[in-house]
Amino acid sequence: MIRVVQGDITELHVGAIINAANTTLLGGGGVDGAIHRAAGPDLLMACREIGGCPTGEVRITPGFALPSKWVIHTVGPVWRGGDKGEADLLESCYTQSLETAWAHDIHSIAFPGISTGVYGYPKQAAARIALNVMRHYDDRFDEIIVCCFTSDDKTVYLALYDTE
Ligand code: AR6
Repeated sequence: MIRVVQGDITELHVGAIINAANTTLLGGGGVDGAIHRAAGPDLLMACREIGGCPTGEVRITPGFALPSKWVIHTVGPVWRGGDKGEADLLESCYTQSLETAWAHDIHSIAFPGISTGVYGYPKQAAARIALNVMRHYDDRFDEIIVCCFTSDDKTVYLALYDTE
């Protein structure tokens, strides 16, 4: 089941939350900063050991102090106009996150809008990619949550969800 909710992803009791990270995996602003704050310093140590992650790929760590058991860190593309492979890279973030969750026997998972903050990916185009991938994996999970931070983001997702 795909569910669109509005809220703070760090508060969700799910098997895994997805972190929209950067290639260093050493934290940052936005959802990445919020996840590191809520998980505590053990998360930074675990990420340091991993040593980085290329764009479009994922790495998994425990959730430490978070209510979610796991964090799947993925690095979305920076939006550079749309002709630099951004769509394929963003799709890969969603696909690899879900494949990794499946491989770890995780049954519920929550996503933020990867790349749609600081990285500037247009929200509607990003949401369309996200929902297409999620639909493909829907029957493998109890719940796939789209966690929108703002009500505007939720409106974008719900409009697509109802019409496509
Ligand atoms: N819960 C859910 N969604 C959130 C939360 C939260 N607590 N906080 C922000 N969002 P961004 P990006 C939403 O900028 O564009 C970091 O510095 C936010 O409204 O966090 O992939 C990293 O270290 C937006 O819709 O990620 C990278 O350097 C979405 O999360 C860079 O930003 C993603 O916004 C990654 O940029």
